[in-house]
Amino acid sequence: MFYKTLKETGEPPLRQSIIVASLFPKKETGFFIFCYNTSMKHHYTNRDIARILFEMAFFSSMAGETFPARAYEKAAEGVQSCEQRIEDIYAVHSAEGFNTIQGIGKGIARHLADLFETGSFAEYEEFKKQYPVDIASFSGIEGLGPKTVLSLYEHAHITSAPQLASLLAKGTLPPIPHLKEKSLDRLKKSLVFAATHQGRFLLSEMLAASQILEQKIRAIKGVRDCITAGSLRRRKETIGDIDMIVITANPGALFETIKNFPEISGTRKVGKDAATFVTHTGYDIDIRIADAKTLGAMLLYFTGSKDHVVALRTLAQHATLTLNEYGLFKKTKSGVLKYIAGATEASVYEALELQYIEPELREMMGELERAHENALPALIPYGSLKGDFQVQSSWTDGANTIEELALAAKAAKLSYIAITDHTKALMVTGGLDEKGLEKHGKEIDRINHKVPGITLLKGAEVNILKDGTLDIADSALKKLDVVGVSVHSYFDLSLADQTKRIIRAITNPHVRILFHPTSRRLLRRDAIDYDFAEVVRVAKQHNVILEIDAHESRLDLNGTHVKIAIDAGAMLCIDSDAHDISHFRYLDLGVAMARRGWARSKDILNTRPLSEVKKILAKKH
Ligand code: DGT
Ligand code: CA
Ligand code: CA
Ligand code: ZN
Repeated sequence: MFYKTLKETGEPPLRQSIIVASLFPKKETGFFIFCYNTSMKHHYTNRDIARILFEMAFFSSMAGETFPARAYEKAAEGVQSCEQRIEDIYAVHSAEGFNTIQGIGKGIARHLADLFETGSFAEYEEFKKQYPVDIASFSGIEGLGPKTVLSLYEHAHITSAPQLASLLAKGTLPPIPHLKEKSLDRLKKSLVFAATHQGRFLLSEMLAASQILEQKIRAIKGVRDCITAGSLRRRKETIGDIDMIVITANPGALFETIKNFPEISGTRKVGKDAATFVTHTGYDIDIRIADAKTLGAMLLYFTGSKDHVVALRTLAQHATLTLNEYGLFKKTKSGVLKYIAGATEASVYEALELQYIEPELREMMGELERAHENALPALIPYGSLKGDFQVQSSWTDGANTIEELALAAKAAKLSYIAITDHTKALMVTGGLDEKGLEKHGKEIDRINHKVPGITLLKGAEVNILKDGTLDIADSALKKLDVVGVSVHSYFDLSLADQTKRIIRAITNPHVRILFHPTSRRLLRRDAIDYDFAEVVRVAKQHNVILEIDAHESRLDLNGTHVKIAIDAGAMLCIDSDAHDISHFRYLDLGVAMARRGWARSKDILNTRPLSEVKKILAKKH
């Protein structure tokens, strides 16, 4: 009965059981199946746990144990996509609860239990002794996989990325077998890239963190509102720190409570109406206190971008006004500042004779001029995509079957998705050849019949080879509904060669979409170098669609590129690049990039119903 009542609250099952568990202490309810595990001595966020599991995967690979390595990697991915806190699961169900998490078997479940109870587990400690290397410093650096790290450790006693960077810079790295000069050059490049992006975090991770934080702050006594500002509100693809504005009657109590949150490791400064905290993960949380009268001005100031705010101040000065984080003011004859606006952002923009400017547009790409003419575009709304043109299944490197993906896409309110598994040149993924694609198509037909209410399109993510030809014959491409092409190799070609290569690929008459057009990986690898404007021109001419790949690690195209494409009249689409049923949630990150590039709904193909999409896809080059 209690369970039913709680079900009606709409809480997910785990939250329900925690609520139930806290309502009924174990000893008072003999029949009660949940028990709250109070012996847990160590606390870990899902992110911490995933990191440790990834380290285990890395160590296992170094030791040549490929099977366990893959198991740890799968477990880490399961933890990353788990919507509940692993710690809560453990608290309620002990280690048995872990069998609900994808990728976690009995062995790893036992390790995690040890972790919560003792702060580590035996295998982890043994590996750390065997390989005293700082895995975290290597992780995310392109070209520094387990084999290379092992080789560097065995032949040169390299134990961290900074140490390697310094030896490479000085030119004193002893010769390492398998590392030729070209690989060393590439390593140098990726180490420099990593150093310049240090201290920045993925938008997706920080959005999740800030949403949890917002909820926790709103629950503090006296708090009336809490809004995330800064680069997060502008949906920049990487984030330095979290900026928040809070309305509260009691800032002192607020700061004291936040200081004791488990994710906080320390404070940088705590003042009367502002404070900065440091988290265990390594980013800061900046908090400013506002009130009803200053909220708009404070939001405007704290949302940035800095250049946008500076330009607004200059505009205000030209109108003999003063803009600061407390409001827009006019100096009276007696020299006193008179408050004109500041309660809402819109009121400040209006007083400056500007249309309201959405946060995603505040990047000094011409938004002030257009706002003054009242001519800003109506941006594509979040949650407005009807389909997805890039989804990978377990036929290649995706985690789920085509049927599971179809059901998940339906649950995510999509009405069509293209299953675009990789093709043969991408060997690591077990890419499909022409025969494989034929069978793949038959399976898609089967699932289309089996799962009503969603349409699956036959597709492929076809590799662009070095010379711009494709790794699948035209006769096979012809049979697909959606052919996407992408660059997965030869990232370092000269600008001229790379441009020629991509243009050759997209002028193949069967190609419909250029997937993740710059092939960048956030915080890992830069965009490839080519004449983007020229590729956009050719794409438009041949009715080829440019993708905004919404995968949290890509966000490719970015806002600047989107704007160039739209200004040139090219058509875009937004795809999740899902490799897992939980990845359809990425789509709104792609919408964010589209909005940062001034896209309207009509610029994005998959805001349209399937009937229209089919007509556009059928257009010949
Ligand atoms: P991030 O954290 O590096 O991803 O980027 P933001 O834009 O969140 O930058 P952050 O956290 O340093 O500052 C948040 C906002 O506060 C920024 O967008 C504009 C405003 N702001 C910060 N410092 C200054 C400053 O020195 N002058 C002005 N006018 N505004 C500032
Ligand atoms: Ca920030
Ligand atoms: Ca900040
Ligand atoms: Zn790809």
